[in-house]
Amino acid sequence: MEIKEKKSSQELMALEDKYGAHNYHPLPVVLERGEGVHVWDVEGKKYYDFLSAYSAVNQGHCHPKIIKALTDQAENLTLTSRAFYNNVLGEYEKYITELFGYDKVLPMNTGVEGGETALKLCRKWAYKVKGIEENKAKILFAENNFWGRTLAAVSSSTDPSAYSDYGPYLPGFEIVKYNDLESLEKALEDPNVAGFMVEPIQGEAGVVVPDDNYLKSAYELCKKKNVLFIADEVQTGISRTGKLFCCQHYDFKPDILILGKALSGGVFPVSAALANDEIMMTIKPGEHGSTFGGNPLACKVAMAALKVAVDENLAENAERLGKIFRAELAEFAKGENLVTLVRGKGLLNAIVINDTEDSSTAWDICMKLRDNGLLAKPTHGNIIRFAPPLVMNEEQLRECIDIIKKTISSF
Ligand code: IF1
Repeated sequence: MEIKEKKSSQELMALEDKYGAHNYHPLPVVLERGEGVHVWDVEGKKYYDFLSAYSAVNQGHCHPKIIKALTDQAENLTLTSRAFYNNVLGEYEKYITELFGYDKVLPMNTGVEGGETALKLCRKWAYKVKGIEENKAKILFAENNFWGRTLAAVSSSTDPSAYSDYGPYLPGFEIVKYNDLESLEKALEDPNVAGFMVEPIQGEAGVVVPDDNYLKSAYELCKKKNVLFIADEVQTGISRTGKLFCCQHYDFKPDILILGKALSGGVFPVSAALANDEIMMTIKPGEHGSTFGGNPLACKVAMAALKVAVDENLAENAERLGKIFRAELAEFAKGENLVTLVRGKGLLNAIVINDTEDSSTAWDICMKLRDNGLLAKPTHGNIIRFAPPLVMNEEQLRECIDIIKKTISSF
């Protein structure tokens, strides 16, 4: 039997460079194993994962209960398509709609498909229920939004690196300022507006947390104008910000709730759009779907992932540890001119580095963090996002805080 030589990190990075599209610029570390809050590279070096695959691994890497759900179901039935029923989808739909408090769910796969589904529901509702003239529905988005990479998603983007050279763009989208009620109120004057899609915290923009009153006031402005409030909780959902979903901090329920990422604990692409019947029932059989949407494997994994989030009190843990994290780093920032700001909610946090957007300082800090056994990555230029798995305990968090402080102080 041929003993396959184990390839080094360098060799594996070279393979990707030669045979893979260059649509990413990863931090130079090659991971081969993950367990809980840790990952290991091919040379066996251990790291704390402080990115959690952009908040898809909230339950920790390879959570045994989620992996068991995956392997048990995988030995029975993985995919039937929606041409037929299966014995898992209905159970999952009941579980997730009761857990989040909506009449129905439309199951999809990636986060951006969840967003596309929400926008199609919004347009259908606009024409069938609100009575907007055909093809005249408008949907509002916040400046600096990020909800994926499809042509619709980049059509709503204000980030040139996301939309350049991908035109012509989907019409009917308008931009309002984030965290600015006046801007939203003005845009809502247009009777053809059908929806407002927004992240409760803007992830890619650099973990931008709006004022406490913004989201509920925005929701109320939308209700006054019979406009759907669509919450993109692909990144902020599933306990990440200290509640099961982020809008719960503000005591209102979005008309459409989009989930993804940690909905599967990072084990399988699972996303969902949740809504009540007035909206959900506007889509009739054959008017939307996906080959893998609602497959039995995804449903079993998602139920296990949600049960872990609830049973292990991940939201409460995120709330408690997040407060410690921000307090410790804010204290540290006072005596450190390299860090201008610490911000976030629950265990979705970021630090703003005191340097220009195009400086390499944030990247250099992340390279040093890697050497010191902690993986994180800059978002825009000078902002470093810190988002560990929500299963982290206080002792581990404090060890990571020390690594971050020591690393930044070494610059
Ligand atoms: C990449 C960013 C994060 C999201 C929100 C929908 C989606 C995402 C709020 C779409 C996806 C991912 C995409 C991934 C990196 C990561 C990311 F840096 F791109 F922006 F997290 F901030 N809504 N975010 O954050 O979900 O279709 O990817 O499953 O494209 O590089 P998806």
